[in-house]
Amino acid sequence: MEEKMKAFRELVNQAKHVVFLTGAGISAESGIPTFRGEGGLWRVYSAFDLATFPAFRKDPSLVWEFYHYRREVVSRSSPNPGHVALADFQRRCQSEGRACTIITQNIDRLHQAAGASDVVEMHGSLWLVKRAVEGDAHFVEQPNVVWEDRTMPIVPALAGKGSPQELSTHGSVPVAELPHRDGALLRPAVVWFGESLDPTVLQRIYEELDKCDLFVTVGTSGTVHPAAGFAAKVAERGVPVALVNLDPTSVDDVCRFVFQGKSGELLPKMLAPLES
Ligand code: BJW
Repeated sequence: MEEKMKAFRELVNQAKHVVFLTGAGISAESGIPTFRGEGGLWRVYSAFDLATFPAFRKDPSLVWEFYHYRREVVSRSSPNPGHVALADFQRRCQSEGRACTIITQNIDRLHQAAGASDVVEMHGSLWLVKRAVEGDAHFVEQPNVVWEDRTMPIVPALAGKGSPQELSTHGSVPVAELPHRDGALLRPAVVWFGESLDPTVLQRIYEELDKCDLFVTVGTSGTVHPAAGFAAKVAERGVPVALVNLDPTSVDDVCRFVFQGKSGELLPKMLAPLES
């Protein structure tokens, strides 16, 4: 076996507290487009154009169509061998009294679908909604303001909408027919650019970064903060950092192990028990 893989497997099997950070790349093999890769555009837009409150304020129908499309894609998707390897590894750690936390930037819940139990969702979830209030500082202080709604389509007016092939650059659903509760317009409970992350979530993440003895980043380009700074923060403590990604990233240079390739192919080998 390749020396690097052997050394990593020994390390991961001895580590007492492993933290994984995942991004869109881990779900690519489930058929979910990444943000900056091939297929990352929806119509003419990137997530940078649509994942902001100003974009929602300007054209709530267009942004709802984008999220409705993504809810449909995810609802047809299944976890791939990368998600399964992580969930199996987490279960094994738990049964051996070792800690293993998955921090994800993804909103697709495929880690949970693969059986992972301890998943920290940094950017919310496609399946959660909340009232659309500009500048709202998230849901911790008011736990009831975010709720799950898996109805497909979430409102009848979105049925058949959201096709990425359509040329329209404007939403076509009247605002009154978009998701509402008690007269208030709703939005997906995800974290858009310029919005703060849930402080409770951030606190948990920084505790994990301070405690882990191995950090593994998977399928993220390392361009969006605060996640983009985690690998360097952990490496500063002298803790080994490993990276699995299809393409080179901005954090490769702080990593002791760089595995270039598909996470669905690499993770099952990297995380298999030593005897296999
Ligand atoms: C494979 C593969 C395979 C493919 N196997 N690999 C410090 C400096 C500069 C700016 C900032 C800063 N701090 C904050 C900011 C502003 C901003 C920011 O980061 N801007 C950057 C663009 C510079 N950050 C924020 O606003 C954040 N809020 C915040 O920090 O609040 C405080 C604050 C605010 C304002 C100013 C300062 C402080 C919030 C960020 C929220 C990001 N939201 C999104 C949308 C979520 C909802 C949704 O999904 O719709 O999150 S944007 C999008 O990017 C999404 C993703 O989670 C996130 C990261 O993307 P990811 O996962 O890395 O995907 P890709 O596509 O970029 O990369 C995939 C990788 O996988 C590629 O490398 C492929 O090669 C690889 N791959 N197939 C393995 N099979």
